[in-house]
Amino acid sequence: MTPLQKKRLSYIPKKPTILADLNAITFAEKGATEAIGDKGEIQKRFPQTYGRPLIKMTHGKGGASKPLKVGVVLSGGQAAGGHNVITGLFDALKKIHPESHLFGFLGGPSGIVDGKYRDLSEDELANYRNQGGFDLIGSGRTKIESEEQFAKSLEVAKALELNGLVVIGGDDSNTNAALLAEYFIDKGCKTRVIGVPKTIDGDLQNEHVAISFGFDTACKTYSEMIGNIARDALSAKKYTHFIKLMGRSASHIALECALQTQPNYVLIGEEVEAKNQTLQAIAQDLIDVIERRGKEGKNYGVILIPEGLIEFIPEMKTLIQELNMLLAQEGGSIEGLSAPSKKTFDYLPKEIQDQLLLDRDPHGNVQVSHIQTEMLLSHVVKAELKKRNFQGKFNAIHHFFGYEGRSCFPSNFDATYCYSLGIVSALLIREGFTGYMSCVTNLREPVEAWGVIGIPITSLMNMEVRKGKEKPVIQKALVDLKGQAFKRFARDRDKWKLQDHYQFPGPIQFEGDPSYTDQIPKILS
Ligand code: FBP
Repeated sequence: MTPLQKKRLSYIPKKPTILADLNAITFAEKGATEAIGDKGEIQKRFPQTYGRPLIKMTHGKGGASKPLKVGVVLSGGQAAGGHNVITGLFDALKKIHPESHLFGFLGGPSGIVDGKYRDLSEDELANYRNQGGFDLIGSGRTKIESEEQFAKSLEVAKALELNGLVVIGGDDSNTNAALLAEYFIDKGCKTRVIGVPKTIDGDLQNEHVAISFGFDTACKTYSEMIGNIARDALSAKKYTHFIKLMGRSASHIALECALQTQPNYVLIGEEVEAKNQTLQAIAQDLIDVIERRGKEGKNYGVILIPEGLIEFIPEMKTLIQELNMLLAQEGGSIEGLSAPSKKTFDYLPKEIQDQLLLDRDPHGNVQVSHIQTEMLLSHVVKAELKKRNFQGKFNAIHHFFGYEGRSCFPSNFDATYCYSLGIVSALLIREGFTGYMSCVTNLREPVEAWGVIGIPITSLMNMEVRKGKEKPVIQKALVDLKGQAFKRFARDRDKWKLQDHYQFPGPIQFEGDPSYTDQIPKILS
């Protein structure tokens, strides 16, 4: 282990005051809930768990202190802090009763279906406290959807006599948690299923979940790198850096990194959609900035591009939707494309065409992280600059910051937030709740003042088309163009275009002044 790894093992995350004594905690009901959309259909699909109340943790006498058997699974992409959810869960279960067991399902949801697990011990967990990655038990993207998969999961839950199952995942994985909860009740199985909001993308947020875990660490890591690139650009003055940032559909990561680093140009997918901007229109606006900078002798710059941008460009969105439908069909091909989509497809460089046809993820989504939007944009910009007889210099360098930010040491914020989420999950199971998402509130306040609630997962759902079929899903939260964070960005961004207002956040700090160790995401502040 490196010295920093060892040092982080001994970091003790603070706890909200409400979690100080686990025996003196209960949940109060806050009124029945309903789905955010397609209420009738969601109720029909979740007859047992639909409409359950929002619950708030309060002081009171908690459930009996008997041993609990709980399974935990990491689902989907890595996000810093996952190991701390597991250690928080483990510590809370052992506090509830020393003979409690935590089983880690291996390799993601397929571990539940196939009954592949490990009984986790304190000795094993001791090496993973406050560490990045998901390597303790691994993760995966299997979606539990067939009757056979549900039945096998049930058998495993019964064989292990699980009191609870904690699904640590994004919107699709939490939808899966709700489906399992419903199925288990239906089959008379006592296993309660709890979801935990994970994803660097930040698109699993709502009026209660301020942000999913992993977002803070990922954005701080990317912002460090963007700041470094900006300083390099400012020093060498010869490259225009096109930086694509991970984050799937929503542009939360791009917005947060923009606020942290103040680059010259930032695209926000949701704004592109609202303005109905075509690829050409986006390129023209960007070229204006490059030209004006060129006239001032600034033949360099830093441009941020959210990985989901491509899905917000109207003609590309239609093309992707058509491709998703066509490729979901048996032996599907691009032959069925409409005439306008065929035209869009033909206009794209061959590499981008190939990337659009790549395999879908198990949820039927196009894998936007595999599409080189940064190349596509610089390609179009270069061609247009030529047409405009641009006199300056344009040398594009491409970057994709994604995987670099998912498995690093969690920031103090993520380490602390995740540890609390783990404890809350244990308590929800002890108190008998199922189909709920663990939620820690008041994240803008000092940790001591954080609150705890449980959200019925069905209340976050609506119906959407996936793999060509109507499915109940948690609605993805996109950047709110009327929200404070976007407004701050929109107010300042013109200044950043010509003058250089780069900020250099530097690497994540774990010790020292709280002004740089404990900063929360700017989109929250
Ligand atoms: P989750 O939604 O599962 O948290 O994954 C997020 C993410 O990192 C996206 O930002 C990215 O598009 C995708 O995973 C990449 O997937 P993979 O890890 O399968 O390449």
